[in-house]
Amino acid sequence: MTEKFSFTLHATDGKARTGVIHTPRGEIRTPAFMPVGTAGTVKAMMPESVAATGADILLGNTYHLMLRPTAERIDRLGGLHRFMNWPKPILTDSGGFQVMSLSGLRKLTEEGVTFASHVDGSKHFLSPERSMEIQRLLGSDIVMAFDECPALPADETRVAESMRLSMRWAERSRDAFGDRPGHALFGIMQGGVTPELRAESAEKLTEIGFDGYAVGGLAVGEGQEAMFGVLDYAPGFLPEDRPRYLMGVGKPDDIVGAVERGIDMMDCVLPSRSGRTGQAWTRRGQVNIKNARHMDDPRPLDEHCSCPACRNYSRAYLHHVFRAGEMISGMLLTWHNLHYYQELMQGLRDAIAAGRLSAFVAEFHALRAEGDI
Ligand code: PRF
Ligand code: ZN
Repeated sequence: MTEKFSFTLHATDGKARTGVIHTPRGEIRTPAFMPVGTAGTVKAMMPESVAATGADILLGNTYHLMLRPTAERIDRLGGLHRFMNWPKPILTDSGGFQVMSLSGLRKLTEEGVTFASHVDGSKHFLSPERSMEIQRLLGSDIVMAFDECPALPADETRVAESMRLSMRWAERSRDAFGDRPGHALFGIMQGGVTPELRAESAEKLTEIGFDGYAVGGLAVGEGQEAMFGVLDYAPGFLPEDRPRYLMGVGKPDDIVGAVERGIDMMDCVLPSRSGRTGQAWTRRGQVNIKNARHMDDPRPLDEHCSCPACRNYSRAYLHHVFRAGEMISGMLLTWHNLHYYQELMQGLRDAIAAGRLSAFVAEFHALRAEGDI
């Protein structure tokens, strides 16, 4: 018998939830943070190091991998897990969002989107059917429906039309995905910051029926207050017994606020990308390692952190290697940032399980208010 994909809720605290997503490639503890491995690598990290930070699942991108090295090549080489040496679950985004933010010339029709590659300008086409095919060739465990996401602020008529197109594409994604035991298909809610549009989108997706539901179309320029405004009601439109995934979020305080509002999964390039630009995230907020104040500092980035960067190196060393442009700078800061994010998720999971989330959140904010000292 094929192992199935399922979600078990273990505890709730207010609207926050903790549980486990079971997949044939392993369990995903929720709330979960997924590091971004866009092009078949979490930049500057070996996969075993990513696993050592506590990550249960990675995100990969249809858009980047279809352009280079192509989904067909990855399939011939045994699939994405084997290709990149990551045996645990992988979720892949469907490509539409990245086409809109990264590609050159593009043309959107009911059928799909034609676009020019950001790599070499070559012409490509994505549709719900092609996106499902690519994500199948990659061997993705959690496949995302093909959608369109307008940048905010946007005209409400535009947001409504775009959402309805995404819902028609969601239905085509469902049909094209078919029945693949052990693999999951998630629908993506759109609708901007308008409650009626969010409700309409959720209703349509639930009617089609998915293994999980994403809240898309947020963190696209509306700001944290407006995002939390939507998260105050939108997760409640979705089935309680399925995972809820907030796409492309966020900073540590975005994550905490999203979890408090009932989100189970998130992904963001922030911990890995900012690691390569000298930004560290700690319990006391953001630390810019390029700052001259670290030059003679023998202390670790965070004396309470057990990551290799904090156990074995001083701020003075991290400052030096960043200034000198040494590769180990990005490696150590990325490791620290991913470790911090995963420790935050473990803290959230434990707090929800123990029914003490509000105390955990209060301490999270208090320590950040003190700042880096
Ligand atoms: N749709 C898809 N991917 C996404 C988003 C979306 O709305 C977002 C929005 N934050 C990030 N990544 N398919
Ligand atoms: Zn650390």
